Amino acid sequence: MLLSKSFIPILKNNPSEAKIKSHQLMLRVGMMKQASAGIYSWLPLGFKVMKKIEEIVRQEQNKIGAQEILMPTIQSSEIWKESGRYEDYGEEMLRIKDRQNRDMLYGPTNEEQVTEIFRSSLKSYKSLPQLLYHIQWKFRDEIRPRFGIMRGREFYMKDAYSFDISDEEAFYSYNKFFLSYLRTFKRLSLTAIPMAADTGPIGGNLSHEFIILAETGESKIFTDKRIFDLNTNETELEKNSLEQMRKKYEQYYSVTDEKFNKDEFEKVVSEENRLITKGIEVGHIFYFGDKYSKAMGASVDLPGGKKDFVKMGSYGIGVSRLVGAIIEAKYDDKNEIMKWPSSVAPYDIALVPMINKNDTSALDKAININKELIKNNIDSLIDDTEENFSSKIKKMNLIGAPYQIIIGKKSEGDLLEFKEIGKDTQNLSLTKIIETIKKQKNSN
Ligand code: 5CA
Repeated sequence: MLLSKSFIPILKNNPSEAKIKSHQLMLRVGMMKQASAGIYSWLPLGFKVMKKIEEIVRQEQNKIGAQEILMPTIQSSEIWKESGRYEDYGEEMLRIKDRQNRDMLYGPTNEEQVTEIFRSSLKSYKSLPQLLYHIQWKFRDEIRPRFGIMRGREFYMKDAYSFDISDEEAFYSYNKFFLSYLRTFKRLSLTAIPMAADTGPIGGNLSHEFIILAETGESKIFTDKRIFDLNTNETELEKNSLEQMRKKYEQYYSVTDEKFNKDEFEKVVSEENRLITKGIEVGHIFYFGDKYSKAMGASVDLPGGKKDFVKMGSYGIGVSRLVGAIIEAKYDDKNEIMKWPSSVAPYDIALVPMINKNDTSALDKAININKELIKNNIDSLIDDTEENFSSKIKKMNLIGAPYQIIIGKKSEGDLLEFKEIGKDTQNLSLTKIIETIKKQKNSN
């Protein structure tokens, strides 16, 4: 892609309304644009990143056997009246009337809608377990939308729902999602820590938030530092090993402020291991048993002829919020260098030819290099403008493709001036560069 033809409206300076670095960068490089309070249009650069995150989330849901569906954004109030949440949800719910004067709403979450789908379709324990998910826009009329897409009113969420025959089976489903979340965030190059959390308006009594550390995060957290050293290598979706995996995490004190108890914290965590800090909630999982299935009559026939309400859980990931969360984790705002993890980078590599009016040979060379890159499925952004070199590099550092090739005096013959963003330059052949990038991409 040529920079001159791309829709990447870059601002010279940080916009003053943005208080945290993700919001600053997203406006600065034109990843998104505010439409109204807490509501955004996604421009090409931001949209590319979000779509890549979405795809990783999807792949990891599929790996645990979850099946993708797509429920509507607009829901009928009837099902919410059945569950009892129509009134309870309060002002965060955007209520709409259609032309027949029916009460509709823009879905803030989908427990009711999915329970309705389940109860009208499946009747036997033989169909269980069922893990269903969708990736869809949500609307919550947040009282204080802020930090750009981090706390929006309209946001993009993956929400999954599990249906099981017993508590024991339901915990197994819960643990599958627990594992899939650890895997998902790792592929996004984030360290997300599961923390015991409150259930709020979703309900139930078992819940974990997945939180990444960030000074600008809105969640206050209290942890035993040792939880950060844990790693997950589980490959089998086997019941006992998944239970052991969750226990491994739960052995360390790690809670959000709603669950915090000072005496307990000081009793179970030695002073040198205590960490009190802030973080961003990128995912949240809940187990709430028959809260919705009982209220809405979602039951199945059991082996002995009896019926019982299905046991349910729900599992959310903030797909749009993750774009901001990755920036919070990876953007060096002092030096104005963004380095996207290669799994979600908007472009794999930036080509920066030094061009002046009388000599376009560097641009020709960039275009030839790009032909090779395309053959190898490597997506590049070429700065074909005549700006000076330092402002070109400044721009590419903000856009954040993880690699750059500078085509100038030093890129002569077969060796090209190549660098991984934020690191020193090297002289490498194009073959070697392609190999390096492919290797990195394949490891995602
Ligand atoms: N039904 C449950 C699980 S599917 C649910 O809605 N959980 S939630 O409320 O915790 O939301 C799931 C995730 O969506 C959160 O972890 C967060 O990452 C993201 N999220 C929630 N509210 C917002 C918001 N206002 N802006 C951006 N992302 C949000």
